[in-house]
Amino acid sequence: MKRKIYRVISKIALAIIIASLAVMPPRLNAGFSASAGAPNRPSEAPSSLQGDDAIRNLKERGLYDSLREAVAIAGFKTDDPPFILRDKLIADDGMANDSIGRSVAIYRDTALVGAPSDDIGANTDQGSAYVFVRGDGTSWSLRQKLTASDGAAYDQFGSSVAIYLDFAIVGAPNDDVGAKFDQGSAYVFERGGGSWTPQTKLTASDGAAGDKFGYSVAIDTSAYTDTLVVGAPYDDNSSNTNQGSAYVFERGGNSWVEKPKLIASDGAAGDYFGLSVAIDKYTNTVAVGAPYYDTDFNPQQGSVFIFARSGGSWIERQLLTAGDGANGDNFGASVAISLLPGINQLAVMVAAPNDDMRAISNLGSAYIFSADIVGNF
Ligand SMILES: [Ca+2]
Ligand SMILES: [Ca+2]
Ligand SMILES: [Ca+2]
Ligand SMILES: [Ca+2]
Repeated sequence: MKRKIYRVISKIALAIIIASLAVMPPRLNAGFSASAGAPNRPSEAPSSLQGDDAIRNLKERGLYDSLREAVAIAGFKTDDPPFILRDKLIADDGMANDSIGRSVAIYRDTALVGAPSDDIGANTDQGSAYVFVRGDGTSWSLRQKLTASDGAAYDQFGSSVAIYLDFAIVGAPNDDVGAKFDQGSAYVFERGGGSWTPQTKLTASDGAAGDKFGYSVAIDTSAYTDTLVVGAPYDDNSSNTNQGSAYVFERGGNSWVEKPKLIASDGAAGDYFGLSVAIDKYTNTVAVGAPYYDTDFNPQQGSVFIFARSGGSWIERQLLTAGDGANGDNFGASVAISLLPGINQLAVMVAAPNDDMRAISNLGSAYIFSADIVGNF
């Protein structure tokens, strides 16, 4: 809080300094040699121009827009309003054990709520995802219920959800693809005229039974195009059972193009790489959690792999682990990414839900890493 207030004060001070510089007589810096008339009185200089004269002066110096922006930012942060509970999203057709809310996502005025154990018709646990939209003010209402047109029992559609712009992604990790039991899939819906319609169904080109593709999903717009990431944590890498993988799809027009899949260079059987995924649009960075990754010292301590887009392909950039990690922490069970604009860094947040601390078993923790954003990173 103190730091924030300091930041706001700094910004206001900066704005005042800019304003002062803008209205100071140009010859002020010449000092005594310029004292042909009355002596300069710097303390009165800022108020020597007011109203339209001050605005005109700032505009002439190209400072008006930046000053106005600085004041707007400072004013917004000063409010520091609290979060207030506005609504509770429920489904009128919900039944026992639907698991409504197993996954959630929001983009602007549209919220997605996954219900992977929702029975659809006679299909037990086929799953669904509810779309809520914000009405007037701060209340939300159910707009639509998304299901898979080719859904079947136990698909668990809605295990994961993501939304960005006019695309909604819903993972169905237990969907059978052809004869491949629980290979998994992810459904893309596109919004048009206020309603969502199925756009395409994504599966892995090299998918196999039990991969659970769609266990996690993420979407964002990179500098290149809309980009989707889909985790397949039970994917086997040659002889490594359930090492896991993640698939990147980049949109080209109405289709999503599968890129070479992401596999951890240091992966091993049972890592479950892809149990969590996240993507950042500004830096073209993807984070993939492998919460059962064994470090050199601790089994199932967990890790997160960072990938960056480079020359049209996605390459592994870094392996993140917790310096104080221990056996079974499951670091990487969930991940999130965001820019830190104030210090020009990219932050990766990682959960370790089974971290033991202060002699408390599985207390859990969350770590934040950040990297300076330099060059084309
Ligand atoms: Ca059910
Ligand atoms: Ca299945
Ligand atoms: Ca497997
Ligand atoms: Ca533990």
